[in-house]
Amino acid sequence: MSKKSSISRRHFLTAATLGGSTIALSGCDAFDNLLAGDSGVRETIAKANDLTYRVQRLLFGRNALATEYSENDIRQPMRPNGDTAPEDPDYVALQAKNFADYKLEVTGLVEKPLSLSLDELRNMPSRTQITRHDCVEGWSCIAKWTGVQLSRVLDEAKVKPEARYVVFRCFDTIEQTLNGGIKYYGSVDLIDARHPQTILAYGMNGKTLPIANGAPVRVRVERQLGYKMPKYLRSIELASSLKPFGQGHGGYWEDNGYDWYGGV
Ligand SMILES: Nc1nc2c(c(=O)[nH]1)N[C@H]1C(S)=C(S)[C@@H](COP(=O)(O)O)O[C@H]1N2
Ligand SMILES: [Mo]
Repeated sequence: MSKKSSISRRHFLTAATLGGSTIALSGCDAFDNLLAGDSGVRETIAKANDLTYRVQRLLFGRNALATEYSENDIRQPMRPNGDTAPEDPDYVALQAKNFADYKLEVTGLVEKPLSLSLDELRNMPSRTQITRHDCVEGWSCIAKWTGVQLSRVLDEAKVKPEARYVVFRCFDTIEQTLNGGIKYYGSVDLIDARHPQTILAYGMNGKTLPIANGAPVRVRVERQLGYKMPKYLRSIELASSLKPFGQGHGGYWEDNGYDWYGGV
């Protein structure tokens, strides 16, 4: 019997009741009441976040797809948000040559580290999907994304068994600090990394991905919020823990209090 079917009915009902409100989990009073019997389950926000994650996994399965839309549903341009024109010298230099010298580095817990040019990425099998982007600030856009499935890149690099996370590093400095600045970064686990709709996108709405939306390559993780989809992707590192990166919470926004699992 699979692990999933051995979950008790009581637990399943708890999960099902919560399903509709997973986006509002943090700071939700109803959540405390529902879990009143499970003492110790929600001592901290971090644990609630962990529960959101497990509830979603339980309800929707590892590979449930985000809704895909039709061309007619693309009613507006994709609204750029966050960094929209990185001024970092490495990025500016690459941009000046239309990203001809761009290389995506794949490092860490892999048997075969990779350094992939844009042409190499474009020559891999592609996937196009029309999906809705939900920003935590409360707006959404539907756009068409084209890229290579991250799973294909991971297969090429041969992920080592001890790897648990994929960490994305970006070119842009999201926050200026006294000693330089903080580069945008983020992470997902290998379940989301291998999800069929998780792509490294180089095209948007039938054209080359614009600078404002993350050229030359940005991540799409369609079942999570916008901040989980790094733009201006510089490198991918396979890791067994998120502790060594940034302040240890798995991303720039996570280090500033956002949930690591930003499910929608
Ligand atoms: N490198 C980088 N990636 C990023 C951001 C950013 O500022 N820098 N902003 C995030 C947020 S909050 C959102 S909503 C989306 C915005 O993507 P868009 O500009 O294509 O709308 O990118 C995400 N990825
Ligand atoms: Mo966002």
